[in-house]
Amino acid sequence: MVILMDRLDTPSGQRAVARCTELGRAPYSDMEGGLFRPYLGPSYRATCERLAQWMEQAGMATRMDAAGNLVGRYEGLVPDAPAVLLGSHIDSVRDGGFYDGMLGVILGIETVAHFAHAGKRFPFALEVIGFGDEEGSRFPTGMLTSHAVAGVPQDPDPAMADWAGEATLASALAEFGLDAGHMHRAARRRDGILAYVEAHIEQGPALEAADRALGVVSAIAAQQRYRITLRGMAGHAGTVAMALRRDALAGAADIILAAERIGRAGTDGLVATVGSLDVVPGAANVVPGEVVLSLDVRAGSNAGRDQAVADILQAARHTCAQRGLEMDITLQQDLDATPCDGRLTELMEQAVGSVTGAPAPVLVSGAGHDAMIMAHLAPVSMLFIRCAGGISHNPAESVTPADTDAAFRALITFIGLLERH
Ligand code: HGY
Ligand code: MN
Ligand code: MN
Ligand code: MN
Repeated sequence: MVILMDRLDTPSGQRAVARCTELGRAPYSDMEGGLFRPYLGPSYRATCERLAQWMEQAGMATRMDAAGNLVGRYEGLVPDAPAVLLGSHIDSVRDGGFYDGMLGVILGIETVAHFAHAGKRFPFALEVIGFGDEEGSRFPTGMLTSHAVAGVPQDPDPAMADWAGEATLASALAEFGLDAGHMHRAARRRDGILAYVEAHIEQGPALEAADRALGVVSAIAAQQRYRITLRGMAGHAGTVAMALRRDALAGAADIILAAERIGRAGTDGLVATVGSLDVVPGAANVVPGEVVLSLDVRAGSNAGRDQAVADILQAARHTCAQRGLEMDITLQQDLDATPCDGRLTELMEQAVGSVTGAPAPVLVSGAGHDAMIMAHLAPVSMLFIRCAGGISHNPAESVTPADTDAAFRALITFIGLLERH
């Protein structure tokens, strides 16, 4: 236990796991029982305050940018030097795990703390960023705030209402003293960032199957997210004959099974998911008149994604024609397949190899990450950490302190390699 205590007093992977666990169990979680940390939600401020404390203990100056991201900066050998950015996202999915996103933010803080403890500075600054919104759990789009930092043309509509319809983006930002109109001003000078480095749990089974603690990401899969609204005719469950029904939920069922069939038949890492379904009016004795369903399609290539989307939407239109349903389709997220930077990936492979003593597995990420957006701004590199059973977006998500410490040492090694190359 003494060793553990010692490890918790100095920067380490063990301490990173302990800090993720502390935040995950914090009483301010927005959902009784499970963890839920939506962008600018009730627990967001307390989470940022705790992260900012750890950043300042690590020798960083901290600020919240115009998009609500938390940023810590550890100056280089000269003031205002361009920065190597380490980070990931603060927010979580509903009833998520403790480590998705947050582990990458805290490992960034631990990495800077290590160099600050050693009094080491570089020709570049080190910055740690906690993105406020990656999951899209509160407003109907994801990676909202890395778009703002990267200055990617996607000026969010301040009138955009959150999923629960309780707040607009403008009002949520105003609660933090931020101005939606300036959100795009969170964008950084293009010369401000040398590289963006994201450590993240793998959220898949590959590293565990290969019995490896760490992996290096070569590319991030293409994805699109849609909101599909089906309108039929609500009616009395006891009196409307089957042949006369325009049942929106039965139509949604056809679409869900079509997405699964097309996904199963695909190659190129194709996956298709209907994760949310809202039925109106949602009463047992009413034929559903309207359904809103999500559609999430991903593949290793843009072409693979686009073909699957076209096939699924064609099946949906056929169902609507057969069942007399109307359909509205809204594209909510559109992310192209993103390669990580070749030189940085090589350095990350070297770092992992020197820490683990074995060549690093290199893999494509099926999960989306803020690195996809930051790649518009700077070269990106991603480090994956094994998670038990590949489980994620689930309270059972877990990592080991040993694997996380290997990741911590790989990040330190990587920054050292960056200085020399
Ligand atoms: O959906 C994703 O890939 C990520 O977890 N936001
Ligand atoms: Mn996630
Ligand atoms: Mn994530
Ligand atoms: Mn975009």
